[in-house]
Amino acid sequence: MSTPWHVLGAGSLGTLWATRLARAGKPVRLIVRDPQRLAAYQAAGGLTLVEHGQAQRFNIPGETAESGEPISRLLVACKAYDAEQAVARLAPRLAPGAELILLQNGLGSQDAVAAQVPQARCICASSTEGAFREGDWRVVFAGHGYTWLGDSGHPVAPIWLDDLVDAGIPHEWSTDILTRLWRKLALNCAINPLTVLHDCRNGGLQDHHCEVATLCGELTELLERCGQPAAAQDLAQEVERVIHATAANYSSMYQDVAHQRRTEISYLLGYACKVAARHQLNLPHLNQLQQRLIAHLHSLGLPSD
Ligand code: NAD
Ligand code: KPL
Repeated sequence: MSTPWHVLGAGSLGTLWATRLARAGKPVRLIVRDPQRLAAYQAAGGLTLVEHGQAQRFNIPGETAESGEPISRLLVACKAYDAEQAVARLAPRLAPGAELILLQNGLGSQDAVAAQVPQARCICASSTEGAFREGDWRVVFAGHGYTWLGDSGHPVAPIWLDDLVDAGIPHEWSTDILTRLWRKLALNCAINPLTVLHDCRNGGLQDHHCEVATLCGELTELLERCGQPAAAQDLAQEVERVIHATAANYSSMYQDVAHQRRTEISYLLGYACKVAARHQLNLPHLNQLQQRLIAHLHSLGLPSD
């Protein structure tokens, strides 16, 4: 029997991974928050993935963090702000040599998780796949993309990448995962907060070219100061390209705010501003953007952390 995949978090990405792995015949266990959620999950009869308009249900065994089985491979699929606490609850169940795959966007949560489980190997992921919840336990595969995986402390690829091949999860092992995470963070900082503040789709930022370009200049400075010159290269051009290519889309932060959900601001713009301060780098526009966004979130009654 091959090593089971424990999937923590039955949200969009967790469901997208769990159902594709189960479809490929891999052993998968879903970890939900508490006994009430477990009962609801069991009553629903499994996780449903909607792909190309077709719905398919997978009766993946569910459990809570308190279940006794040791965990050797854990896919952490909750939001960045939940990851540290969620993993801390599972730490006693981790088997020697356990591996964690961290799907969180932004930066900061990965280090916080790794500090909770120093005995485990933490592999970071950066994904351009897109999925959203249509209802409880039901997820729509909305955007085909790619997932880069890597471990900045240990460049050797894990053997379970074969499971991802079998499951049809497009991926690549990356020896510069930090560069990828920083680059994505910079893109998200240049685009997402402005779409919220200007109440527009990504394409709407074409009318705010100067504001975007100024932010890109400061983000480039930050990346260079952090020892991430590759992530800084041609940032402004890529931001413009992404704005154009995703013009009709609403950014993930826009969608969170529109649905009155907590954003991952602390792991995106908040992280960028914190690191800039640590380097004593003065980035006035980035700081002002953070203040404007925090004020806006407060005005909507949403958390700003
Ligand atoms: P989500 O909110 O849809 O799912 C997170 C799930 O984790 C929720 O079901 C929540 O109840 C669960 N959870 C939280 N704490 C838990 C705990 N202690 N025990 C068990 N379950 C717990 O989030 P998502 O959209 O799947 O995003 C996950 C991460 O992936 C985020 O960092 C996001 O930025 C990133 N990401 C998402 C997408 C996407 O298309 N959804 C794409 C790329 C990256
Ligand atoms: O990743 C994104 C998001 O919306 O979170 C893009 C489309 C790149 C915009 O920043």
